[in-house]
Amino acid sequence: MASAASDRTTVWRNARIVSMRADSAVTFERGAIVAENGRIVFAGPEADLPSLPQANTIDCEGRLITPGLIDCHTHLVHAGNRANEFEMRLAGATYEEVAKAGGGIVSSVKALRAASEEELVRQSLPRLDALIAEGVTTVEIKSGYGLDLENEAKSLAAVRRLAEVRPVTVRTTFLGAHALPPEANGDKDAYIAKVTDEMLPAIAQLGLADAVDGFCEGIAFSTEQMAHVFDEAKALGLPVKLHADQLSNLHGAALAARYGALSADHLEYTDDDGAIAMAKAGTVAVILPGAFYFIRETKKPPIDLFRKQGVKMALATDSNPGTSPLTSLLLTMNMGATLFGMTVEECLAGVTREAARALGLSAETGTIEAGKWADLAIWDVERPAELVYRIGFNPLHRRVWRGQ
Ligand code: DI6
Ligand code: FE
Repeated sequence: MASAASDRTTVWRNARIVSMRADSAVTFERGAIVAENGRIVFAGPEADLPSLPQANTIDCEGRLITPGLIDCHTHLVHAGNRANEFEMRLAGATYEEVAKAGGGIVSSVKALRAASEEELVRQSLPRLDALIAEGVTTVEIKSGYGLDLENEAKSLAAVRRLAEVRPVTVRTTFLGAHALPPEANGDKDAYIAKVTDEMLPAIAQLGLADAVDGFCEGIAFSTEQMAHVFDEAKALGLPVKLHADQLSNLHGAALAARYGALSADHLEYTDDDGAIAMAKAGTVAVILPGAFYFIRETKKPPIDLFRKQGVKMALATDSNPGTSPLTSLLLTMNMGATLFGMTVEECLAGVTREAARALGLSAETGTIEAGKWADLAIWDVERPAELVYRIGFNPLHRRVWRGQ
């Protein structure tokens, strides 16, 4: 680190630091972190802290510091809500039945197409603010409710705009292959051709997508159709990820792995072959307990299998109007533990280190170590387990994004 502290040097001292470093998940009981120009330059025991008389020093009074939280799978930018479908499901309809009856994703498509970019930003900000209030410093946001070039581009432009109006890192994902738009008249192959030949190249050209995703499911697209989308993404140099094996086993996890996907997400129905392929490819399993809970799914993702095969697991909200109207990563961690038996360590890694991996951001954030962005969450708790076990309580003391 630089010997003379600049006025942009900040020291957080007298803290319990849970660094989430993969090599040792190190905790410093009386630790300190030093940031310069938004990056961590020191994280370790306070006893090893060099004297930095010019630095802005903050006494954390023994509070716990974790990496800033990362929500690596959201559909946060959407218009309106689907509380009416929630009521239909309460009366007995399934998610698939609601979708087939013209509700579902397509009803959100209508609402999004009718909204301007400014309106989308306005409606999405309260959801982003709810995440930020719980210590989120990085969020991934997908398109997928536009389903034509103009409206997918509008959605992703709204996502980029959110990053300009809030201090948070935002990653955009193009999810053109989310559902079939009404004007496609049931022709999935023709729509996928439109995604690969027209929408995806234009979105890439505009620089609006950091990654490409799809919904591989009976009510959405087949593995063959998704393979076309992934071929085009690869040709454009964009990383891929996939909504896979959520409602049935179409072997989406294996497909994602074959394309070296950053992540495969949901995975309730993933089998041994899928998990083995993911482990080999280094594809992260993004576990989404909010959707499982909200649509009252009964088949749990094979957490034990992922552990056994060494598949890395992230946890995310899947924040969306249809299957997971959830804007709390703290509650998501509680669900990961309570519904799926994930450990406290797995839950916390799932919203920090492994979530960064699922976004291809491991070099920048997700752990507290020198060289990474100074993205921190400072909590009024003593032990990490307290972050996972409480329901509907937010113990965040302060959030730090890139040193600020
Ligand atoms: N899987 C989901 O759970 C969401 N999208 C997806 O591909 C549902 C999105 C919605 O119903 O609006
Ligand atoms: Fe999703």
